[in-house]
Amino acid sequence: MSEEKKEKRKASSIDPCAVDLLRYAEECSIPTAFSRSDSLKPCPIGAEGACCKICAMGPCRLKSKDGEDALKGVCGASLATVTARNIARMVAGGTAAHSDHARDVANTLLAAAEEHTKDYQIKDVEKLLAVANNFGIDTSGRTKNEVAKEVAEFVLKDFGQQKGEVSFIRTATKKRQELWREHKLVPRGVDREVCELMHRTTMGVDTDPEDILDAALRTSLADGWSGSRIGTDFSDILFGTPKPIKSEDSLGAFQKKHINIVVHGHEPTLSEMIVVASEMPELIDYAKSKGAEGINLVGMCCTSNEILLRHGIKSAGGFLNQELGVLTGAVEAMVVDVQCIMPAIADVVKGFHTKLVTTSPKGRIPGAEHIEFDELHALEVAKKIVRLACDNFPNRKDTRIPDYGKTMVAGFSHEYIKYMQGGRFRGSFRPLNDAIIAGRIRGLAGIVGCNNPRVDQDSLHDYLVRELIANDVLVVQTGCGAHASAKSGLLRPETMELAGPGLREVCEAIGIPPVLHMGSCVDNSRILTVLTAVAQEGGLGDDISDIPVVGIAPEWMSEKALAIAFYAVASGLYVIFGVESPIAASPTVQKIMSEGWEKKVGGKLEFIPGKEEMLAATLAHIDKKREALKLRKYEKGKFGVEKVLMSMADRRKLEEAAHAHKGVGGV
Ligand code: MSK
Repeated sequence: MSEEKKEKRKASSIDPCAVDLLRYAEECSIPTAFSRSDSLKPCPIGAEGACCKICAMGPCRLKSKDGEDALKGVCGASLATVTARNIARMVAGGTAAHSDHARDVANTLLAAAEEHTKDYQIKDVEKLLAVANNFGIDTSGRTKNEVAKEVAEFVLKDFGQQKGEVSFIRTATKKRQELWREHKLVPRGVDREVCELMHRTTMGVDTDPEDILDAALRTSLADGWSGSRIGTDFSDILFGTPKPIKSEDSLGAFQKKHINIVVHGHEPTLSEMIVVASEMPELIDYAKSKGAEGINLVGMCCTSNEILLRHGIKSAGGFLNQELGVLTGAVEAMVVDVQCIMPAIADVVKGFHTKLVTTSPKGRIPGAEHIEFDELHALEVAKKIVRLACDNFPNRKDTRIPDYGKTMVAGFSHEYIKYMQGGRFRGSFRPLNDAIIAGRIRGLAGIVGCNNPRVDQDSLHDYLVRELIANDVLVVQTGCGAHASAKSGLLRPETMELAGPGLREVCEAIGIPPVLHMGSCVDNSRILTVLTAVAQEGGLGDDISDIPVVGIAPEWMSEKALAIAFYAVASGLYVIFGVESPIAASPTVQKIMSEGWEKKVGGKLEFIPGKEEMLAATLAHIDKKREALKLRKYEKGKFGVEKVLMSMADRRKLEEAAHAHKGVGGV
């Protein structure tokens, strides 16, 4: 973005609900992240990674017109060292966040398995057995709780392990595992890698930028192949593995005559219980006793994605909608757990009747009411929160609920993606691979990550999704990227009409939209699982780095997004980030993370602010990978020969026949 454009632009959104509420905020002079991002310019030195503030001799600001080596810190640290250290510390922060979330889910699974709580039970036994199988845990003749206890204890050691390898590494392709071992990139334990990276990057320890960045790759792998994977798999075991489900995503999800409760943040443990509590007849009666017609539970950010995918609970959108939700005047309680929660909500609620409720012992906000969650009394806590929201309903004043709603289909777990390509008995990734080989599908893209008020909300997500599907690229999404597409109506089967002819044919045959919502931020681990399965299916090389696929976070803002980028690169992906580059100050660091990493691990990370440039780089990379695999050159509307995809109707017939034969129930 040019300096001139930066000056002129005003933070806004392509979401009409957000625009309505931003207008209201402006009329009432209520500050939001949008207005603050206009008035608060980022520090140009810090933004580019050139500011070192890890000791009290500084901060040392190393940006100079005379080149990268013109200035050194008081201790002698080079700009490349400082830039590498800064981004590495962000990766440590992101890895810690995902992994600590996962630790809580793992402890909840253990508590359920040991029957210390009656509020949680194991819902997906099939998934439990599949995870147990990964680790060679004996399942025969044992109860589900016995197996779950051993699985939870086996995986919980990943956090504190001092030597060896974290558990899920063994589920990567053989080639990838060998590559990681060769470059000493296999994480030993989650806590150890995060702790070591913080030590390594403190004053006067590691000053070799490549070495620092290798350590950051290893730490990020503790996120992608341990922390996030535990978060996803254990949540599936406890709460059910997602399958397609219809819902809505819009700030119009609030209901005028109902008690509106927003659950916002990331963890599914409390929100699952609030789902249960909000459907209890005793609490619905309580809501009615306060003059409401019922209880309307709505999600936000990734807590939303967790309960959306498993229960179809409506969403009010992603990260940048949190203050706007309060501005509707219709929210009785904004219940938050951890991550991506703006402290600004505490100020916004002062002008409204909304109660801000913090629930995590790790995340308090001055001015909020704190009702602490613990998994042993989960339902009791959830009921208390729902009652608090009901009690607040009589305090409601004017409301302004936007009237734009968009339906969506979400819930494409990797298990379902396999199932949809052949059903319960014949599911595989063969049809997807064949469609890529034949050129019907040009390649794959994961468009993930946050919103950032430094760009118009959702604008880059929306542009890239529309352009890529028009170019026959199948898109998968998580996090706030998925919210962006849901709000634009792109997560519906009708979106097929916007897809290129090859992708459209595949989507019609299988019965899926060309944009698949795969879940929350920790569920980026599902994308790694899909890509590993694609590599193992055959015909597209033998590792993720061979597949024509790109990962993009066009509107990123969080440290967690960087941790995801690093583990995706270390797993072999080309990753593109938009907005600003936190390594712009150092050409040396940029070279290590692009050319250097491509040679070392087959993936690379680049920061590309322009949307057309992001699109061009994505398509060029997909075509480069196709060429390396000696696949037919992609030409829109011209395909090679491939096996005929089985339609949903044919699949159902086959399954009915199989069920009749075996006398078993359906999926
Ligand atoms: S919520 S990390 S803003 S995707 Fe997972 Fe959205 Fe980014 Fe938070």
